[in-house]
Amino acid sequence: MTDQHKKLSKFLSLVLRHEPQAIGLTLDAQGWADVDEFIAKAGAHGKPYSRALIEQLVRDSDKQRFKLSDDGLRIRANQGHSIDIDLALQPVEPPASLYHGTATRFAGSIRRSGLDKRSRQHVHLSLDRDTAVKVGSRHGTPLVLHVRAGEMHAHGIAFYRADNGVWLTDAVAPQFIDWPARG
Ligand code: HQG
Repeated sequence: MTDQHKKLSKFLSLVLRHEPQAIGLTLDAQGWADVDEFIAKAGAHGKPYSRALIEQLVRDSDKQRFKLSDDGLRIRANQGHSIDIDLALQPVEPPASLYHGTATRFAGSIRRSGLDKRSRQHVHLSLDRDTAVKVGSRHGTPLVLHVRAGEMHAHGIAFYRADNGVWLTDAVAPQFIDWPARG
């Protein structure tokens, strides 16, 4: 991806997850935007998207951040929203183990109160440690926590899998978190 494409991917993410109003766009209740309307409104704000570029950004997103509707007319972010939308995901049974990537500076607070969703709509969990390291590195020195998801599910706590494979839940209480030997 070129630097310009990275910038336009980030801006698409910003609009679809956090600030549709930045370009005067309205998302529907499930977070979908009309692609042509997005292109027109982003263009009016100096951001040069085309339908072909959007299809390319959807296809090439390293984390598969976006999804086009089957008819190709609408687009939404697969996860990561801070605005109040309903992804309409069905609860599914998670694997026994999931991982959460965070930063060492949050350790004290997480030990006390567990993981909460902060500004987003869910706590985000990864299937593998490598992904969790990458997610945590965005915040500082990465710290990977093991989450006993199967046990949480057995306690009746709901899990969801976003279309890009990221696992989501509302909160993780401290008793379901295993800490690395040093961290
Ligand atoms: C931490 C990225 C203190 C939490 C990724 C995290 C992901 C606490 C930070 C997606 C806490 C929130 C989401 C507590 C949680 N005390 N800190 N009680 N509970 N935290 O960015 O999970 O590249 O909102 O550990 O791939 O880092 O943007 O969430 O460090 O899927 O597409 O508070 O965003 O995707 O940070 O990342 P975030 P996240 P993109």
